[in-house]
Amino acid sequence: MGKIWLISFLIIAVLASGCTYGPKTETQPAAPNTVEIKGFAFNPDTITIAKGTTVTWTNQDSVQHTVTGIGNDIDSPILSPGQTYSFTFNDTGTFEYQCHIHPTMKGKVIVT
Ligand SMILES: [Cu+2]
Repeated sequence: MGKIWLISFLIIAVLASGCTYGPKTETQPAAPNTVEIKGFAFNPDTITIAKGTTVTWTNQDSVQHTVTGIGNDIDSPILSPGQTYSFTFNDTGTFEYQCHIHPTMKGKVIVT
């Protein structure tokens, strides 16, 4: 009986220390409020955010793109490779946008 208790205690001690041992090395998942422009596409093409969130688009392509709202105020300048554009969504709703240079590139921000 005593031996079982000792083993249980050791197992619990190991599990408990495992929770706090060492620095956290997990890599952060991609922030939910960033959009990559890559391969002539917005990735992800639809994101859902809370009202008041700032979304940042980064042009990771080798050509210029824009982030241009369709019937809303999203309106980036021409983004050269590596440039970013940020827009803060202060109203709820669905906000569609496209690349002004390549109108087949489309994306959507859903603000809740
Ligand atoms: Cu484009």
